[in-house]
Amino acid sequence: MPFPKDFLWGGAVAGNQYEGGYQSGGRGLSTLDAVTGGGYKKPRMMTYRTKEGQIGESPIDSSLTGQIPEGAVGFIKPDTFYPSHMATDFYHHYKEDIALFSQMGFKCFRMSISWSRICPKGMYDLNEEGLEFYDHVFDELLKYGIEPVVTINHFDMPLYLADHYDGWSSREVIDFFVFYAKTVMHRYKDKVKYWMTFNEINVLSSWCQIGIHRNDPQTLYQAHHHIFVASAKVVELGHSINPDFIIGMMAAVTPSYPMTCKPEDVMESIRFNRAREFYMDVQVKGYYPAYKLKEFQRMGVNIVMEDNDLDIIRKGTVDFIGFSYYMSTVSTTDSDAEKTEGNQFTAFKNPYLSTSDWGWTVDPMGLRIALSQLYDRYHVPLFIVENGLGAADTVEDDGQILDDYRITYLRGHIKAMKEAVELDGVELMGYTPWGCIDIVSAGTGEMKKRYGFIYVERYDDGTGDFSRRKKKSFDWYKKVIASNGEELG
Ligand code: BGP
Repeated sequence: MPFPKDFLWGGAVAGNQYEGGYQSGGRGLSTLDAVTGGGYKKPRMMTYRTKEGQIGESPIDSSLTGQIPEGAVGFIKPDTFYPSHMATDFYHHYKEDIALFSQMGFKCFRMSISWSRICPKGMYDLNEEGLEFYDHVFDELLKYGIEPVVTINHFDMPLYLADHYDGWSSREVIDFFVFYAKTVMHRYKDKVKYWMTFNEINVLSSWCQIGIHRNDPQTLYQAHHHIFVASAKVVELGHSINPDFIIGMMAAVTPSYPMTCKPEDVMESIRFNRAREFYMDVQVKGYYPAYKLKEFQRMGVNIVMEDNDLDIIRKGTVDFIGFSYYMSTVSTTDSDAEKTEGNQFTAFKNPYLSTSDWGWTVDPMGLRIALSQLYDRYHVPLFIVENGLGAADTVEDDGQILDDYRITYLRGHIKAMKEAVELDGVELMGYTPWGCIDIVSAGTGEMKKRYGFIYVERYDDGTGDFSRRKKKSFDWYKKVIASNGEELG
């Protein structure tokens, strides 16, 4: 049996896409609350009010990149649909949902805490009701023997910090974040053992994710430096709060293959992969790698650091790498090569592989490749904390949802991960498929793009009563977990 007995099978979600209750229990607004729904090839809009009082909107692109004018503040327009406001209402359904997760046999559940539920302005303002909400959630999970796996920050920022501090471009935000993280780590120190600091740190770039109003390289990398320092401080602090904490980083992993064996294509794929590896080199190895420092020089980026920042980064390295894997891509210097959509970037089409209905390349073997490359390079345990197929589901007349396409996708990826463990010797902690219950899509803001084993009656026009129903994949995944990955159907 390739997987250890305590392998963490489960599922994953994020607060801003699942929780809802955006104004309940004393929660403050977050940037994502001012981002509308979109659609396939129809961008989500960030809505704002300028210094002069004009209301405007600005698109986020497929890479979730997008800015609003300098000095503008997030603004919620009346009569506009904002999917995160209710999302799929975990806030009021957590008991029902956790009972369903337990029926599937989940050993763990990956979720995020909403920063503005704990600190409504993101500063030193504590909201006890918000803390109690997560107490209830964690107690409910533990009642069923499900380990919470907590992302401290998943793509959202208290709106106040974006409006008043220009988000992570301000150094002060490090202290605010550390205060928030310290609060939750203390509060839940006997309930939560597995933590990740920032979701997909390597793609954070837009106003809605990190509160910045410009994303030129200088502003962006300065903000990322602040995020690195904050994360490293939190890792060190977490270990002092509870030495049993297991604290990881989290990155979006999309391995890129050279389109041909032409050395230029190979170099291009090295360049593409380094854009991601940079974040892992800093957070796992504890230093800024030479190739990035050279790139900074070429771009004229000058990171402002305090004296002991590099020391903090060196000391605050993580215990494991959590990562999302949905697809691979290819690199080429041929600008005419065919393009397709990707997880937060436009990708080149791989002629040997098919794509999902949303244009994402489907490549199970790419997961084995990613696991092997990561383990060989970093030698730390790995945790696949996101993987899955976004697809439009149909409810049949008799109420069934026959999502065989999802089963096929997941089966292929589980086989690949088994091979990585069995044949390549990769140390893998667990597997949490993305959106284990239907949630709002991050990239498109849609409900139509669904990932779950559990269907939620919620639609893009804002209708739906939030009732839950099992899809065919529910029982399939239950068997996978019960057999520890042996029975894949
Ligand atoms: C990852 C994010 C998730 C997420 C997932 C699927 O990049 O961490 O938040 O939603 O991608 O993307 P999408 O929702 O755009 O299909």
